[in-house]
Amino acid sequence: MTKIVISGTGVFTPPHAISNAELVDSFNSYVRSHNEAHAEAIAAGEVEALQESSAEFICKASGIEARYVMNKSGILDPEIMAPRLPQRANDEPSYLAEMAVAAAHKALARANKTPADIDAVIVACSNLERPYPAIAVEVQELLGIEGFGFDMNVACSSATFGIQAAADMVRAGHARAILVVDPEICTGHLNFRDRDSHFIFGDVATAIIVERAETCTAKGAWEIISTRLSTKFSNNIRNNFGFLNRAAPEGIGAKDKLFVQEGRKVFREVVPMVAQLILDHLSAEGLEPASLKRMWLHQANKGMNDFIGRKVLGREPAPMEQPNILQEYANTSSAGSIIAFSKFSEDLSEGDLGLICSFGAGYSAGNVILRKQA
Ligand code: CO8
Repeated sequence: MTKIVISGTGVFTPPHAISNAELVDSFNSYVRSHNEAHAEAIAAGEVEALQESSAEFICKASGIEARYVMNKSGILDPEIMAPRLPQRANDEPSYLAEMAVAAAHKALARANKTPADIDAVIVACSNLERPYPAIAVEVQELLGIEGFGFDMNVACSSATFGIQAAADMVRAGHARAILVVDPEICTGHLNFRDRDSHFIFGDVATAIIVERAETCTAKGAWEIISTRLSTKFSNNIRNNFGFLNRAAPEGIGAKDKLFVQEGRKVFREVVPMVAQLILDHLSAEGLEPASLKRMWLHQANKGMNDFIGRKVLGREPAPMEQPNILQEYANTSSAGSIIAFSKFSEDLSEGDLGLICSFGAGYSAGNVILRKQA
């Protein structure tokens, strides 16, 4: 069978960071002014008082300490509590395309490739800036790539689903090399007034190049040994924003048109599902969990990753066996496991095995088993 490799990766990190303390300060100002404004109704039991958030809780419950964002001032302004990104004119690059291109340049450089070597672009992410034209076709245009492009959304698992799609298409001969990009402006759909989730997400873009081993000239590429995807319907992570909202105007602006989740249920249900998916996949490939040198797991919650690591390895994983980046980036949806892979894979040696694993809304989960090349 034709050998397929990931020959380059790139990460675009937005210029602004927000610490937990800054985010909590803004949230708590909002809570205090809300409670003051509704003091009488709260005293009469007609309105429930809002509770303050805490930086200690956020760090303890999730492992998140900070996040990068495309716009800081709007998010931290207690009167706004949302990013402010003015609408771009049609002849300007869209935000997602611009971020994707920045990550793509880095991945192309690492892969020793130019746009002329790429035949397709897949934009795989959770929140697309518009329904059409596809962001991928715009990325193609901005980079000068011939061929074709399309967008796809499998929430936090978009990147691994995109990698499998790209690997299959390259193997089948539909493209020589494919650029898979995961631009995520998660803050656009995060409810910064919701205490349970206001701290969860950040913004970023990642890119990878998938090609045949025989065309790869980059040192230290990663052979894609095998991929496995799984989905199981759940309403526990949901967003009802969509094109039919205008057909039901009474719901426009309601909380369910932003990210909503039952965090506890997600934690409880997804951890065993993902651990089993990894164990079954390794077993089907005749691989022992102990043969994995590294796991680049989805970056939603440190406790979740610790659980999955323990279940897969049957012991306490060492921190570098499954590096986390969520303390710095928070949850960046589809991009999280790719940031971890991009930042923590160069030190491994030829022949080492690793696994990228994503999981999230859907539910959806995806594995990519990799072997380091010379
Ligand atoms: N500050 C202080 N206290 C708080 C806060 C806060 N901010 N929030 C909640 N509390 C309190 C609660 O009131 C509760 O108090 P009590 O015990 O008195 O009732 C206590 O803390 C515990 O609350 P929870 O049970 O809610 O807290 P958890 O320990 O479960 O932690 C987490 C919450 C961190 C959300 C955790 O459940 C978690 O991480 N779960 C997994 C979530 C997950 O993996 N989600 C994946 C979503 S990502 C995805 O699929 C992509 C979707 C598309 C992206 C869209 C971009 C916007």
